[in-house]
Amino acid sequence: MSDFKALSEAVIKGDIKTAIAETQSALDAGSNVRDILDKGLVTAMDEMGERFSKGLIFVPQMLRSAKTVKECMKLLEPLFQEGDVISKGKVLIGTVKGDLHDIGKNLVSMMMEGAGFTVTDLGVDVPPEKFVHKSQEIEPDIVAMSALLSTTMPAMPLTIEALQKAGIRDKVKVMIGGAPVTERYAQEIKADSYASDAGSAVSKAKKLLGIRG
Ligand code: B12
Repeated sequence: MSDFKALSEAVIKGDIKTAIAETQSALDAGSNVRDILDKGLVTAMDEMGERFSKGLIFVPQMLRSAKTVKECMKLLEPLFQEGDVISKGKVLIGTVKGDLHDIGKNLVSMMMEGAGFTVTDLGVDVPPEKFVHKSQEIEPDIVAMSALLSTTMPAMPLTIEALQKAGIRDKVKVMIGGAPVTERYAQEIKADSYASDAGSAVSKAKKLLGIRG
């Protein structure tokens, strides 16, 4: 079976057509959706991150690769939603204020939906007030925040503070994640949970709500 190298290469090059064709052929060959994601798409974005850090590529290339991943994810998305019909709980998710990265957040949303949660996605650059207002409206079980920049991480405690001020901090579980976020940071800002990837985000969400399996 494929090692997803051609898919990763296509994502790195930002070759949307080839990446979609590779995703489809991996699906047709019976590859596991998680493997396509982890070994094909996420690996490629990690490589882009390294190249970006070394100054080998610039923002336009990253954007192109990010768009490529998004297009491939459209093929994978329906397959994540064939799971349970009954909702396991409500999740309100967003990328925090000042931060425009959404691939990881979208993956977490997809996996959560696939696992049977009802997910409301606020998108990117979400200010604390928006998390609060939407929480008041839909009464989620979990408020999940994503941050990819060390400069936007402080928006997480600010959002927790805003939930507290609005008197709803005790009614929701707060879950955080994103590349620079750590377990320790989660403890520091008194979030209820942290997960390093979309798969463990699901198991931690279930644990938070006392759901088995
Ligand atoms: C793609 C990308 C972009 C794209 C984003 C497109 C998009 N629609 O998302 C664009 C080009 C817009 C971009 C812009 C910038 N970026 Co950028 N970007 C990246 C890159 C290469 C990949 C991120 C990604 O998608 N990874 C793949 C996903 C699947 O991984 P993930 O996001 O980590 O998510 C997983 C986990 O973290 C976790 N998770 C994520 N969210 C959540 C939430 C919850 C609740 C839970 C439980 C788990 C969880 O689960 C996810 C799935 O497993 C990273 C490098 C990297 N390797 O991280 C740099 C990176 C994040 N960017 C960086 C920088 C500096 C920038 C810019 C400031 C560059 C600039 N000078 O303009 C701007 C900032 C724009 C802004 N205001 O947000 C730095 C950040 C450094 C730092 N620590 O602060 C990085 C690390 C690159 C680098 N090595 O320097 N970027």
